Amino acid sequence: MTGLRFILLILLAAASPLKASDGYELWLGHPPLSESEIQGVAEGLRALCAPSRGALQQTARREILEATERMLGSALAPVETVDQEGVLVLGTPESSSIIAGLDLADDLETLSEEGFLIRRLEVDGHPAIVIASAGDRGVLYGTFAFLRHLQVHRSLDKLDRMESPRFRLRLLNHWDNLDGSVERGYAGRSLWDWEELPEVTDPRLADYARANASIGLNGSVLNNVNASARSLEPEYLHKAAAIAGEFRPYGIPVFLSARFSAPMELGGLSTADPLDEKVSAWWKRKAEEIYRIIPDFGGFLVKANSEGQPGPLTYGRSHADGANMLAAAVEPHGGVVMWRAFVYDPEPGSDRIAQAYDAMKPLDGEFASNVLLQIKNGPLDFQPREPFHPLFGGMAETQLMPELQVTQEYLGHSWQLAFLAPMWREFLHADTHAKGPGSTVTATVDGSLFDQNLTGIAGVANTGSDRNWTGHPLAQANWYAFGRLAWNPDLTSEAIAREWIAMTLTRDEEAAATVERLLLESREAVVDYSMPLGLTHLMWEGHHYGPQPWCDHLGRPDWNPTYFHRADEEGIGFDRTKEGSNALAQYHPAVRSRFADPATCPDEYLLWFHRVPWDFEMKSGRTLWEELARHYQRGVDWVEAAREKWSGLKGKIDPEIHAEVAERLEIQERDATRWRDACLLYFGTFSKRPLPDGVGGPSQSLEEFRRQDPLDLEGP
Ligand code: GCW
Repeated sequence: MTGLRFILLILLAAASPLKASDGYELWLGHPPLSESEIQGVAEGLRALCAPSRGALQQTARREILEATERMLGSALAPVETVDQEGVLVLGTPESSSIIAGLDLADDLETLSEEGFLIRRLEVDGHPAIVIASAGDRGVLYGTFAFLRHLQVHRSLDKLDRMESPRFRLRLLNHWDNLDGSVERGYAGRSLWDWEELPEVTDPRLADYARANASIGLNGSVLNNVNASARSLEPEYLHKAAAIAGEFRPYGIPVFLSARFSAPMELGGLSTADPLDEKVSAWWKRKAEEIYRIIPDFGGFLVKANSEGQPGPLTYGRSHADGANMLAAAVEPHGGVVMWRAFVYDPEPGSDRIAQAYDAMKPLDGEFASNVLLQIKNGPLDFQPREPFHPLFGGMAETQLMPELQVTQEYLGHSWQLAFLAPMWREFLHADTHAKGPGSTVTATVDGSLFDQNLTGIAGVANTGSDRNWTGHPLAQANWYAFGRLAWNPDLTSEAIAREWIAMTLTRDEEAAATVERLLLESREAVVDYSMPLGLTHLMWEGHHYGPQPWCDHLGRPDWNPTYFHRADEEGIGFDRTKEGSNALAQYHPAVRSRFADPATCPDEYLLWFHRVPWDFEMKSGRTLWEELARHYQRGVDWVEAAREKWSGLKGKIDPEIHAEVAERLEIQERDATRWRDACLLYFGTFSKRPLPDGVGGPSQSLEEFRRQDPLDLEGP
């Protein structure tokens, strides 16, 4: 490196936290290391010996060259042989004769095709670093893991590792419509420009796929589960193929949501009955057509007989009949069907949260081997806190696939900060007791506890056309966290936050520690100021932003907040014990008995499972009313403190990002206060008890809160 270049680099490195960034680069900015860091790395990392064979390995090679150039000031020198110290050797035994010649066969055999090992080894007598896999994808994931290590640790220490992803399918689900809108999207329009496609492909498509690959994701469902049949028309298949072409170098196959009635809408059939031969033949032909146009198409995602969507029940057939018919159509091509379990009775009757279990549990063992039943983490609908869905651990003969929501439909959209890794970990590590203690949700779906050949996990994406991809700059961390947990659900929230911060936001240790605490605490704060102690579904109708606990006029009773909180002068909460709806019976006896007794039920689920009087004595010794009020206050206090901490980071974080987050935190404080005041005023009309000391008095009347749609207030 020339002296001048070196000085320039140091200047750049020093200035990097202050340069204005629009957030587009996500965690892949690869800012330059400091002089001493570069010196620490330089000897061990000089040259790259990587085959330029196959699209994925070519991508890996390019990623290494570009990222090392940015981080170290000069790209590694491409070499063909290892005749010096510090060569990074990349490849599979097929693509690299050097890797084939190393004694790695046993290790590679223990890894999946997507797994990799990174090891410091002597190669031809020289100390080298090896990234090896049995498959092309593994080389790519190993490459990104190596670059992550370099960015986070800024050294080559503790580099040795062997990893395979825990789930086979790690997908983003896009609820994107053909008109460019995104259902529950808060970051602009859809990333897919259906009008311009297939002729014009936005460079963002490749950048999106690259970001996904860098965190180990391996597929995208392009269109909304509330699907239009048109997505399956040839015209749209060619557009999807153009997207697939941009994603391919990053190993991201596309999937489509399929509308169950498509044979009628597109094929002119008079029925969509899955047992009708004409219908199954139509789907077979459709699958053949799709695979002709998109040879590596992943398969279908289906929302059937749910919220007005068509499905097999219309014809007196079961969910399994519907799923298996579609599965047979894609099976010859290696495709899968993800059948959603988000169903509830068209006519409300029994407890809303118990209906999916009642509908699906009897079908255990009936689904084809290329079907996954895709189940939301909780039994209701992506609320800020829910207990795990009792189908997990409850369907031992069925391949289950968790569905998480990365977009913050019920957690403040992109206006509010809520880092979701702690919420997802709470779910993934919840103990179902399905096969005794320690039967975590993860263990019930990753193939370790039950015989499950095909595994998967899905996240409803929070990406959109906003320049920074996710609206709220810190919501990028949720995209990142989903990918990392899909790869390894055992990663801690702390580790994930730390990685993301170091790669994206700041290297200042103090600042990083402050941001880490803010991220880690943020979701609990949202629970505190919106739906504490197991309260749920209190949000404003339609858009689901802000409080509307009084709402009781929606089309069906179980869409109303009043259905869920059941507050009156006696008390509050939903009794799901034997005396109530008995939904608790859906859990394993060990889980059930813990939740069934208010004395052992954790506070955070109390009002989810129990109806208790306002003076109910909580574990803290306080009454329920006091405890509830304190939670609301605690949530508001947290946001107030968060704003102060964030403002102390000025100068340590990119100014544009700093200002943008500061602005959103201001809105978050306003709206957290609104949640507290509106809910406490409303619940106070029943409890008729004063607010405890230290809980702020509302600035508006309940009437005013009822009149003003919280989403009409000024946004960022
Ligand atoms: O959470 C609800 C959302 C709907 C969504 C539905 C689902 C795609 O409010 O917008 O529809 O869940 O998951 O199917």
